[in-house]
Amino acid sequence: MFCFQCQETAKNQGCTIKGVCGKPETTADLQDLLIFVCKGIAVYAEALKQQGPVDKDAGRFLCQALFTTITNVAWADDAIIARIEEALEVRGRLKSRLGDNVPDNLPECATWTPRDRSDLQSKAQSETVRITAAQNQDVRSLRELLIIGCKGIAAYADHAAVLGHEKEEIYGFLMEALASTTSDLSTDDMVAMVLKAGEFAVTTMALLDEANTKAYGNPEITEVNIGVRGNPGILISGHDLKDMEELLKQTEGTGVDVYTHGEMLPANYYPAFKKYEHFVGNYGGSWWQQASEFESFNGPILMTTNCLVPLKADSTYLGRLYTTGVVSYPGAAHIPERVAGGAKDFSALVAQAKNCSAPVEIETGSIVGGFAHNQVLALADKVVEAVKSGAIKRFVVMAGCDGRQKSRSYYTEVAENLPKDTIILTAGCAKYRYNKLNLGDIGGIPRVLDAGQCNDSYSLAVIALKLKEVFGLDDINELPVSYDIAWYEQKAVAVLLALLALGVKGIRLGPTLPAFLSPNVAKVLVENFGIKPIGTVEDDINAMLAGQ
Ligand code: FS2
Ligand code: SF4
Repeated sequence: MFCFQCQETAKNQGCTIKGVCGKPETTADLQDLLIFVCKGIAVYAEALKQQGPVDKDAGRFLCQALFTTITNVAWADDAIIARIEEALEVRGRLKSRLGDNVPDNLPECATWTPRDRSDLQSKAQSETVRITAAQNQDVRSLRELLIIGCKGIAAYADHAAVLGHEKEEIYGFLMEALASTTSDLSTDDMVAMVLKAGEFAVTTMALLDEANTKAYGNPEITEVNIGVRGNPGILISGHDLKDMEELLKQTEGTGVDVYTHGEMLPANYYPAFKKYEHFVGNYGGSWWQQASEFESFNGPILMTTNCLVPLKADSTYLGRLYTTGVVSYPGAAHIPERVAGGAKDFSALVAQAKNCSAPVEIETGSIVGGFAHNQVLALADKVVEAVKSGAIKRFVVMAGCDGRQKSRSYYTEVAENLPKDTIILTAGCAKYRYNKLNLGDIGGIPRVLDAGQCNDSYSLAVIALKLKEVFGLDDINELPVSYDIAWYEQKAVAVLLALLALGVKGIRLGPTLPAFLSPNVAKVLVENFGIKPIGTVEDDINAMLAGQ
């Protein structure tokens, strides 16, 4: 195996024996094979674009397939094999649609066909489907940066599609990008494709924002309870708001409470969900703490997307762990997809919850969130006044992901040590490093403004662009805003590319720079966008306050 797509990759070089995340070699190889066949789909889909509109079914499939390979999503090899088999069918369908117009000189990813499952498994172990098949370090780096960014775009597009919002141009770009990795582009063309991914990341996040807010209203300032009640509960994690909606509806009046975990915390901010009396609040912290929190929760756990981590040898919650959507785990019950016009069936969780004890209380109190763009813009007068009066000197965007590495205490320390006249703008699970610190407020504006999930990072761009407009600036970089982004998985890479596409310069990225950036590619990002690694807490705070 070879995988270097997340921040925790072995030695910040690549996982080659087993993933630091726990991903076994067989699973990693199958994920590579799935991407390989997706490239084949993209080759045919690109050819079909010459004849007519984008094949939307293929686009939808590509999104789910790419999402399947994101860190901490799919752990069940059977589920990945089923998706590879579906990919082969999709590829075959596109090829037939081309009829006599199948291109010449097709790459192997478009022609390889297994005779049976064992053929498929042996191909998964072949060097030709691995990331390392690209021998040149810079070519590999640019292709993988593109594919990793596309994984993030695909996840956001899939979330939007679940809510009925799709854009053919996004599917079209994913096809173009994947197909491009099968030909020998010049370095400049590969760099251009990566930058184009940033533009499509913006388009896709805007679409998802529209999908979420049209379905569930605009997030609003909310005090979220982090304690528990005495009823049994269901814990829902991941990012899928449609699953959240259906779970709340199906648990109403059953005596079973609902709690969010990890990245589902921002569901508490939506008006459509707040109305449910049995929606109690949020339980626990970020994804990597789930082993103990899922244990003490006592009730069923529904994983709608990442991050699901492998259970420990002494974990007892497998029998109450449920996956759905692209998530899978060996031995966990999987809730099937909704049929068109219908809802998923969560009755098994409700029935099981009734026989479970109430969650053990692990903390009490509340946290405040709900500062997506609409809510912040509603406070715009107050914010602008505070900036003009000097009450707010600087905004620090500390969005992104959390992770297990000890070095991530940097983000807690930055939050603790930033002067009291600074505001932290956040989104994603990175916030768990400082969202319970009680950092106070500036004239009623909390010092930590949580816009929501990593999926809601678009809000932070909207806020920055609005401030630029209000202050009459020509360049987004003239704002008193610094970016100190934490990354872990591939959606954060899409967010990073989106920020670059919006012209943001001087982003700090940590806790380490991605292993998939070769020295030359990293140099391009440094020279053109001023991306830099994090330093010490003190140095970085001083630099950010000085606008560097
Ligand atoms: Fe956090 Fe994990 Fe949101 Fe990422 S819950 S790191 O995959 O999606 O941010
Ligand atoms: Fe390693 Fe991350 Fe890949 Fe897991 S997802 S195998 S930790 S690089």
